[in-house]
Amino acid sequence: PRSSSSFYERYHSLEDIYDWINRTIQDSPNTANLILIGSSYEKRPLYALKLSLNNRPNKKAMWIDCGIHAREWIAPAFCLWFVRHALLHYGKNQDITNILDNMDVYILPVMNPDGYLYTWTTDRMWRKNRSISNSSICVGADLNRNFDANWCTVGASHDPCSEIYCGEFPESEPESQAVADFLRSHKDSVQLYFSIHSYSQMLLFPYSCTLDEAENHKDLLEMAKEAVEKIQRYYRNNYKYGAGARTIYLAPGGSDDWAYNLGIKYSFTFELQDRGQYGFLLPPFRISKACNEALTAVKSIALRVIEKTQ
Ligand code: PAY
Ligand code: ZN
Repeated sequence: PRSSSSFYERYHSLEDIYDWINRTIQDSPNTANLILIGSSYEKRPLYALKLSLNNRPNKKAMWIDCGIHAREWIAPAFCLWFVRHALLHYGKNQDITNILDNMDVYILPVMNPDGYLYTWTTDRMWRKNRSISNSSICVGADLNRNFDANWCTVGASHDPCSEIYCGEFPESEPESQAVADFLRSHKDSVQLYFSIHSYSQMLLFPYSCTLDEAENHKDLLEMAKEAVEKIQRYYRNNYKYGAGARTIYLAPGGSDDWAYNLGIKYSFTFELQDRGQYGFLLPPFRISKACNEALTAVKSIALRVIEKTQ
C-alpha cells in the first residue's frame, strides 16, 4: 500500500536529502565518502558521494549526476535509489558487486539545489538554477546549456528569460563549473558519465550539440541498445535510444557532450519515465519501477565499460 512505501519510494525535500547524505556516509564509513565539489549560486553545498571499497582503490570510475534540472524530481530519487542498491546489495547482487569491484562511483544527488528547493516552495515547474542576471529581471540559467560544447548555438538562447538560457559564458554558473572542475581533475579515472533527467524515456549519447556522429557512435549505440532491451525484457517498458541531436533535439552546451569531449568516451543522458502522461509530475507510486528500469540500464552499460576498458 502506498501509505507504507519506503523512504526511497517517496520524493524528498532538499533538507531531507542533505540529512540522507549525512546518514549514509555515517552508516557506511568504509564504502561511502563525502566530497564537497563546490557550492551553488545561493551558496548551498554541492555534495557528492564516492562509493569505493575499503583498501581497494580502483583505477576506473563512473560519475552520475541527478537533478541538473530542478523539476525532474525522479532524477534525485534515482541517485538515492542507486546508492541504496549499491550499499545493500554489494556482495549479493552479481552485477553491482562486479561494478564496485572494478569502479569507484561518484554520485551527485542534486546538482541544482537552489532550483530544487524552489520547486518545493514556489514553482513546481522550475527548470533552471536561480542565478540573478545583471541584464534582466529574469532568473536562472539552464545548467544543461552552460557547458563548453558548441555553447549557445542552435537549441539554446542568449535570452535570460528563456528556459534554455545558456548563461553569460560557458561555466558561468557555479553548479556547472563545480562539475566541470571535478571531472577535469578526475578525467584520468572517470570513464563513464551519466546525467539523469526526465521525462521522455530515452537513453541519449553524444552528440546533442551537433548532428555529427561521435567517433565511437557504434559502440555507444550498441551499449544503449543492449540496456534498452534489458528494460524491455525485465520491465516491459520502451525507451528510445540514440545520439541526442537526432533522437530528441539539438541541445548545445550539455554536460554529456562536454564530458565526452573532455575524453570520457562513454557518456549518456538518461531521460527516465514517463512519456508524458504525468511528465515531470511522476507520482510516487511510479518511482520504484522508474528507478529499477534505470538501474538495470546503468548497470548494463557499466559492465560493458568495464569489459571494454580492461
Ligand atoms: O543532452 O540532449 C541532451 C539533453 C536533452 C534534455 C535537455 O536538456 O533539454 C531534454 C529535456 C530535459 O530533460 O531537460 C527533456 C524534458 C522533457 C524537457 O524539459 O524538455
Ligand atoms: Zn532535464
